[in-house]
Amino acid sequence: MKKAKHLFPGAYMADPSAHVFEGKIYIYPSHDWESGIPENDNGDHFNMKDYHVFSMEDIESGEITDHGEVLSVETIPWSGRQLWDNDVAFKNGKYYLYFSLKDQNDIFRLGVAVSDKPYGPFVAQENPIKGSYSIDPCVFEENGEYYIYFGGIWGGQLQRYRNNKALECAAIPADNEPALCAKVAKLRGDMLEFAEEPHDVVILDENGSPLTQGDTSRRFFEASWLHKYNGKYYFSYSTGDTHLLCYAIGDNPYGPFTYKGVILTPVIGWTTHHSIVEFKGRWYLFHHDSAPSGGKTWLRSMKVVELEYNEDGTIKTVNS
Ligand code: FUB
Repeated sequence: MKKAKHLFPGAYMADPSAHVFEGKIYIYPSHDWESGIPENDNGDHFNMKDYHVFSMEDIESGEITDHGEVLSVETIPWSGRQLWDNDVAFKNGKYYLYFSLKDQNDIFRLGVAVSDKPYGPFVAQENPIKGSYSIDPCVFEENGEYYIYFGGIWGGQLQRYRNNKALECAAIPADNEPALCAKVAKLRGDMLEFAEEPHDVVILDENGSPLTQGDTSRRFFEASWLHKYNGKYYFSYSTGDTHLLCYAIGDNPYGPFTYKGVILTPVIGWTTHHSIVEFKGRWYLFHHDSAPSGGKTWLRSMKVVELEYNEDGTIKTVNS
């Protein structure tokens, strides 16, 4: 399979986080729907209210099982609105679903919900993760340590914070200043809180300087993902308003990471968001576009395509 194909285009699902659990692919997407809220730069039109889980026994056939609704804003004790991207990690017989949601003050926080099964249902904790902010959590595990990556600018509210503290006024750095970074923190042993203050995920250019905020075709916007290939750590992300999925390579989960290139060219729609997973000896890029909805940016559909590497470990760009 070298051409991306849609998965379940009959329902609108975006931001697919794929993992291998119990020998199958499980996919944890956002659930888009037609809420009638007008489109704006703040992302108010992404007014999602629940999650479904999907599984696949094999990817080539495209057959996919919908396990139904597994978590809803109505059952999250601290919920306000807008259930955005999520990801799931497994530890000691339990599955932990990390999600982005606005609280009752319209501030994005990260939450955790727990299940005994990869296909839920998931039960949310009483409160968001302490010290969490912004959006788009993804979790990477190595040697029993779990690292959570997160952050997103504009509607994702990352520009409201510096050094993990809320600012009085949101501030995007000047074009020639270092770009705002995604964040990474180890999770506590019980998986329910950060074990440390989040660190910046610094992305360097080819000369070893941090990417600048004005470098919009390379700097971080949202949609963090971390995977490991041949001993190296690949941090991938969306450039948002320039609509690219890019990646940078580092020597450990904290980085710094050096920018390497584009994974996916712009898709139909505004957002681009993905996950990368190895399954049965092949690598896959799960992502989304708005083709089945005729380009409506808030109604996106999942896709998958095989991902290929060059001999030197760089990724071959997928043309959408
Ligand atoms: O699905 C809502 C938001 O759109 C996600 O959190 C972002 O990454 C973008 O895909």
